[in-house]
Amino acid sequence: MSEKLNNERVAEILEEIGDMLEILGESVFKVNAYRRAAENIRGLGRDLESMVQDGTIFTIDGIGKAIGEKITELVTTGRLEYYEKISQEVPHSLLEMLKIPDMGPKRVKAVWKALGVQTIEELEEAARSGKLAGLPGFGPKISAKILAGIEERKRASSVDRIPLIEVWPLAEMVKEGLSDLPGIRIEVGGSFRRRKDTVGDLDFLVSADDPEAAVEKFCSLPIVEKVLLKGSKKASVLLRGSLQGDLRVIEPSRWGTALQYFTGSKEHNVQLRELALKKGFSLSEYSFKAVEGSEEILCAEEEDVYRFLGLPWILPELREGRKAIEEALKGTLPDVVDVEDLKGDSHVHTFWSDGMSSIEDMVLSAHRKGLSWIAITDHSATLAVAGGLDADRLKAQMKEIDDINQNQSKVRVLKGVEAEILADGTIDVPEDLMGELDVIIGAIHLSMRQTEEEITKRYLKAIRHPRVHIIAHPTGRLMGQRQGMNANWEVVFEEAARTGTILEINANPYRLDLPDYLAALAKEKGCLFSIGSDAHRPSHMEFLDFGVSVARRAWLGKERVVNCWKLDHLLEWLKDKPNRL
Ligand code: DGT
Ligand code: CA
Ligand code: CA
Repeated sequence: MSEKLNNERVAEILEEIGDMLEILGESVFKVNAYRRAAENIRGLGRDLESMVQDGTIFTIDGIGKAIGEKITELVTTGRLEYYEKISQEVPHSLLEMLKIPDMGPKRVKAVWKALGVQTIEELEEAARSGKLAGLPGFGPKISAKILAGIEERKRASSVDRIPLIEVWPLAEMVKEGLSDLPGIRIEVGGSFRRRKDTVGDLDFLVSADDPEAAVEKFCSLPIVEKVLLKGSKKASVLLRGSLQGDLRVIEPSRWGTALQYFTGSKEHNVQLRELALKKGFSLSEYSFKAVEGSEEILCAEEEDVYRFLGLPWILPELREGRKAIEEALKGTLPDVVDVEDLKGDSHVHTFWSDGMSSIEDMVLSAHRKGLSWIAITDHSATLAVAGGLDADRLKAQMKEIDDINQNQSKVRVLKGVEAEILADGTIDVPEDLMGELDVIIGAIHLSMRQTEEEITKRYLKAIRHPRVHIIAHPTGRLMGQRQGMNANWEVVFEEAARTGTILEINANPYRLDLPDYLAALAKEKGCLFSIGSDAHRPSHMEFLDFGVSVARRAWLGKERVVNCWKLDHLLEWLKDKPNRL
């Protein structure tokens, strides 16, 4: 059985073609055509297969004849000759190499052609032997930076947890694959349901009329690479990408206890069991059982489990052991922020710097997402690699934003910038221009290897700046690539709280920064938060949901998250910063 190519897979293939063409040195125009097509397919909301059948595929924005025909071939045959051909030319491992900092397509091509380097291991070898430094366009400094990037990546990926976003499509595919079983009910439990930023494995809970048929079907799904264990009511498999998937088939009358148990966390379960014992019952995945006597209580729904213990149902994101049960008993669990509470996106890029789309496209995307404002925050001049804006271009962009706001009133566009916090803590945007901007995000992208003390000082200086409103992705971590900077976070957060400087929860699923535990600490200190998608294309605005999960896991209510405020109130708050210093 050949695997059905869903929209996401087609988009991935087109994107890979774009990357390969870029490495081959093809024109920006051609490369971007593939990326744009991938982007538009992601935002489609319709199954490609039906669009191929009725020919409407060619009406999708940005999909011309050549790419439309390739998509048709992919969807109808499950293969694409062109893709296979250039995959022969460009080794797939080179695409991985693009993820190393300082390795853009030109450099990847250079090491491949000049040194025959095809993998990250070979790149490391070339850097260590000094060969890399000798290559034109590299030199000792860049070679050392690349080596440091490789080492950082190894360290960060040695913990073999997978970012939530990467397992999301797999979970969806399993759910879809089992959806036609008679009497099916399916839920993904574990860290996935608790929306942790990374997961170790996926835990599927299923009830169905025929349990053995469910196990059979699960084990023979096309995305299953290997069956590790198969019983009559459970199974463990390796899914594509070596991610483990565990399946449990549950009797409907015991669904509640099982879902509760397999959602975890372990700490939360231990605490619940202790509470049950105090009431004279032992709690297991199957039921409550009286410690004395033979009474057994089944729970068909998770609410029943909590109710039996005298608790309200607890959101999965709050089940990390931290005082959740204590607060639930007191009735003081927080009313945490919800995706629907967001009114705007505070961090958005466009092709004015390194984004892929126009301001208008981002406006449309925000409208689709139900937002009423966005802040356009392209990079500032120092970040030249990302096409950062100098004063003149920033002014030109502001003019364009004025025009867009005049021409439509659905989504108010704020003028912003993601400004560099330079190594000494100064901001790289001219003072006189700052006054014309609605919002300034301060960010560290350069000199990230300073000591903890230096980073702390640098942040404190930025936080004390009268016009720096938000601190972007404070740790700078990139999952699987680098661990991020250390600072004395208590001190930094205290100063942010004192000055009303907002801390970002960057919602890019490889960042999620602040991470949940630091956001929780910042909450203790009294800080405010913004959730920014850091979108570089329209579909990235969906990332906001991941940011909300982090906020929920940090127990943030909507009063703490400025995206939920009335816009007028927020703008006043930003303008008023000098008075809080
Ligand atoms: P992960 O997979 O490492 O991201 O984290 P979880 O939380 O998904 O953990 P996992 O897959 O080992 O187990 C799923 C849930 O099953 C877990 O959250 C709680 C429950 N569980 C598993 N093992 C134990 C255990 O030894 N004791 C208790 N109380 N619960 C357990
Ligand atoms: Ca798990
Ligand atoms: Ca598991």
